[in-house]
Amino acid sequence: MTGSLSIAARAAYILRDNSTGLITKAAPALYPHQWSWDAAFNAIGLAAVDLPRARLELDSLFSGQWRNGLLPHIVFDPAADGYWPGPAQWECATLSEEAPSAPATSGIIDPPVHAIAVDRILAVARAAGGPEAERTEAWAAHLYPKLLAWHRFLARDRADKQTGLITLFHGWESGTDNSPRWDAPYAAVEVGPSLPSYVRKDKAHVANAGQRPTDREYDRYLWLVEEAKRASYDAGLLRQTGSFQVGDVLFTAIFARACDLLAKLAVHLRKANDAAELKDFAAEARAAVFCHVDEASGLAADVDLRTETWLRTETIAGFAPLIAGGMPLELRRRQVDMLLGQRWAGHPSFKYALPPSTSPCSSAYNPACYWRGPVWPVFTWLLTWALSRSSEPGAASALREASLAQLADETFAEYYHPVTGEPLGSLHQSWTAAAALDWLFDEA
Ligand code: 2M8
Repeated sequence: MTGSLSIAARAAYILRDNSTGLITKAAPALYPHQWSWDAAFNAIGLAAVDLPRARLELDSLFSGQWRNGLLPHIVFDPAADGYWPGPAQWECATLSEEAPSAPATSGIIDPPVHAIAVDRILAVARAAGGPEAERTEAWAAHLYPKLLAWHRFLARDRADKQTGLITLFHGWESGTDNSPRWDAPYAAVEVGPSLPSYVRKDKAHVANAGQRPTDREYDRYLWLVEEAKRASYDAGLLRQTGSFQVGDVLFTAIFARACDLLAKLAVHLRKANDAAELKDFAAEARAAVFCHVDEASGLAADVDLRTETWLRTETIAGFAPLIAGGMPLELRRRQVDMLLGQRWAGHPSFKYALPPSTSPCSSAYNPACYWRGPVWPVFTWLLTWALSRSSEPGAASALREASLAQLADETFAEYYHPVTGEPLGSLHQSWTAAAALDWLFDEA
């Protein structure tokens, strides 16, 4: 088999192996449930090989949607064990009338990449034509009200009045859990004496515990779950009581781009009022991202909403404007040059010219630890997706080629050491396989 064919075949096998039939586990052992933004990326990868399975992935995820539109960050597989905290710790249906009684879910959110997935699945189906294209059109029309409810939830319950940024009450909601972007707000979180004792399960699934968050970080993660439970997962209450409240530029940028695409679907479905509402959401979110670009560094900065301070650590989230799209040419050129330059993907110590999760020039950089330095192929996919839609095809294809060269090791790791290229975290991570499949499908 040629290189690309072999990568594609192996990636497709991984997605099949990680499937329970209804959901794709985010990873075979470390994450044996369905994660929200993983499911959207996985559906994109699945579309290349199996459109019905791609549609089912999102249907399964949305079966966990709450009555108020909240799309939970985990939908639990009742048959799976080995992940902590599980449904018994979250107790969502007991604590909130908004939560479904089944399936069991978590009570926090993930970045809203779902409309991006639906747009991509529709594009793949339309290119294929025939009955699958018709089925996919009907499916998208059926899913549309659920997506709209999700976006309305974010605009209503999570957009911060002062900054316009989407508010997060837990670092897990950013998807970049222990990124140094959250070090300052986490330092202010005081873990209460009532934190129940617990045993971490994640460390048993990785070669080296140093690749995962520390115990001290985990205490804070679990404490924030306790706070959310005390507030019955209600955003209004959490704004009064939450000890972690940040405005996330990356989440907001993804929301802006996803609102554009959902507005496009609304137009297609002849829902003009919805389309206008979604375009407003997109414009407000995009403006909030651009307002938070630090002039000196050229990177976007998150905001600690409790102290009203900008968080300027050099992390990959600083490229949020590239994800949001529609930025002034000068800023776009500056961000692309920086992304490919020596502070990021072009750092001379790197094995592949790929952007790390934290700049190697930052004092917070740790190349082997989770979101504090390693390269995440799924994030590279998101950047290539955005760049190729923002008149930057050269940058997109350079990153895609470098990432595919890395993925030729066929471990499909969760993340990689930027200098040695060593695979880290979970192997056979679903969204890494999905990213490879979509890139190769695009080339075909
Ligand atoms: C990681 O997060 C989970 C908590 O949600 C964990 O460490 O247990 C993050 O990388 C997150 O972005 C991802 O969605 C999840 C599953 O891949 O794992």
